[in-house]
Amino acid sequence: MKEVEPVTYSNNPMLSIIVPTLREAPNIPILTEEISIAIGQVIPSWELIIVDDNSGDGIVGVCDKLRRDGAPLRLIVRKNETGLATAVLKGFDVARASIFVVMDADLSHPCSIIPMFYREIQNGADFVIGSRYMPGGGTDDKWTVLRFINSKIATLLAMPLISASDPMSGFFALRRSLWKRCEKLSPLGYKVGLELIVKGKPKNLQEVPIYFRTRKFGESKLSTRQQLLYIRHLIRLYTYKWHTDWRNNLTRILH
Ligand SMILES: Nc1nc2c(ncn2[C@@H]2O[C@H](COP(=O)(O)OP(=O)(O)O)[C@@H](O)[C@H]2O)c(=O)[nH]1
Ligand SMILES: [Mg+2]
Repeated sequence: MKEVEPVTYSNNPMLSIIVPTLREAPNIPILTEEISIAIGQVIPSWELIIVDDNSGDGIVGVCDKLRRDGAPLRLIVRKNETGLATAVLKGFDVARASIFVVMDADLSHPCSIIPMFYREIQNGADFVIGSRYMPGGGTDDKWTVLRFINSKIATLLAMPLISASDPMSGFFALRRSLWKRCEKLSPLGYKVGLELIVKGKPKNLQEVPIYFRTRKFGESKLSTRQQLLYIRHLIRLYTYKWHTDWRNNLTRILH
């Protein structure tokens, strides 16, 4: 890691950044450095929580070295569980701050946005989405047409559940209290942000434009199986929404 502002290790950090990982070891030093530089003096105490599913790719050694160099990093290696969404929830369980940021390890999500997320939450937002699809946002030209169409269809399917331009984003921030008030979370596959919004019902949801970069190292874990799980997940969320919100509204209108 190059020279980075020394960060105070705190038992009471102002921000917890949660990053689920599966075979991402080469990305971790760059990610840690980019976060340190982006946050700089804006957020004096923070922690980076990496939740890895026993990748066995040297991530333990990589994280040990970063910690020795002063990075406020915690690594959790899960041996008996897999899945991006449950990894994020595991991160929430051990996080110590009252504001959480969730992001990918693969450098697709611009770290420079983290202070904006933080500011939005301090100004009253309880959930902030990093949006690729609002003015000022975008995705890398290297995205294949198939991936673009895929993302657009997945987004359209989620639209009736929440009013946001990018409900599928994996880069978001939230208050700990929003997570705490969610009824039992049953994340399936990929989209934990969507479930947090549907169940946590933010009172003040904000979006910040982001530019999504194509990953440099490693491979995407987005598989056909994950996409099928997403459809099952959507059905669950539609059922939940029907029982908690839509049915009550309909009854009220009809009476
Ligand atoms: N812990 C854990 N992390 C995962 C899993 N699947 C994906 N990830 C991580 O979740 C983030 C997003 O995954 P990625 O493959 O980049 O998905 P994509 O951006 O949709 O192509 C990355 O940091 C991955 O390493 C998993 O099963 N367990
Ligand atoms: Mg990715």
